[in-house]
Amino acid sequence: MAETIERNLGLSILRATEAAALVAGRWVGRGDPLAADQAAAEAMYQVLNKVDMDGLIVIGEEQRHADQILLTSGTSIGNRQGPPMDVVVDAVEGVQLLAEGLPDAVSIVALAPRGTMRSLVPSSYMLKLVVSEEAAHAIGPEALDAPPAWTLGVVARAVGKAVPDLTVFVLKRPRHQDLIEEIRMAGARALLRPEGDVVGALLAALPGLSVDVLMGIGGTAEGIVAACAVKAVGGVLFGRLAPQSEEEWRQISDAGLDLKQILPGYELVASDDVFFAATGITDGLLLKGVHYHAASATTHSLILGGTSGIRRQIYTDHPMGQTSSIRK
Ligand code: VTB
Repeated sequence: MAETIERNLGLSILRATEAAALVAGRWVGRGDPLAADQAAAEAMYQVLNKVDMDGLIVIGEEQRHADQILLTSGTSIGNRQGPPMDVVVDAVEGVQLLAEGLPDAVSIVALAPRGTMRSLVPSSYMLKLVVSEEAAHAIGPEALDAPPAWTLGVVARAVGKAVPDLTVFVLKRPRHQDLIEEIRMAGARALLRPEGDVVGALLAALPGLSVDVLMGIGGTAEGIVAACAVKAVGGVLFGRLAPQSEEEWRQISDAGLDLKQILPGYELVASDDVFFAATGITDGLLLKGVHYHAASATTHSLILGGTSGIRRQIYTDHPMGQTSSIRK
């Protein structure tokens, strides 16, 4: 039974990320992130609502994106004819990347059994540190507050590389100016990206890719999604709420959330029975984007199952009949 549920849910959420990516792909490079996001969210919503589950979106992005009206925190999703699940989605992770045709815009859904994902509403921002399974044994929660040079030294020893050979994914934000400086002073290489720290977390957690560590502050919803993905591939994520305004700080305190607590992956998602699917929208380090051909469109996706540990990469050819209906 568990096997049946796993197989069906993994493929069902893949259909949702593919549907969102196929729609979003039409908006690549067109400079309209909002329209792209809304169109992709609508497509994802339609497909997710047919999935055999009794889903609940535990945290959306409406705190930071007031225009988000679908797929917000507390939304019920699925046809209610399946297991109760917690759900986090990002119809377009990296809307600006998409709008400018930059690498690694992706569409994402993650699931875990109901009650196992921390909602963390109304938090918007979280400090994150991610490393792969190879370095997991060497890195504890204290690394979140340690000088980057120390953490990078530990990671380098654990993975058998020199610090200058390490690449650290960091969002290019003014709030990371000191962090970037410290990474460079330590001798490591900073991969600065304008968006997309869920992909950054996966690149860091998966062995053998071009990123070794993710550091810095990104979205809280993205932190929960990343925790599912990182857990499924055996990596380690540590997080802590990191409010970026007085107002966010006050809302979090009023909600009784702990601002000091370090949240390891199992505090963010208290189950190994997670499912994660991502489909590329633009070509990137993690996935190929959507490509349109004369009679079809192709997508490239990743599906992860936390219990099985299976990582599937799926290339799908969608006949044009399916994609033409989503042309503008
Ligand atoms: C990051 C980034 C996301 O939000 O989580 C970022 O990875 C954090 O918010 O792609 P700011 O942009 O306000 O720094 C996203 O950009 C998604 O909105």
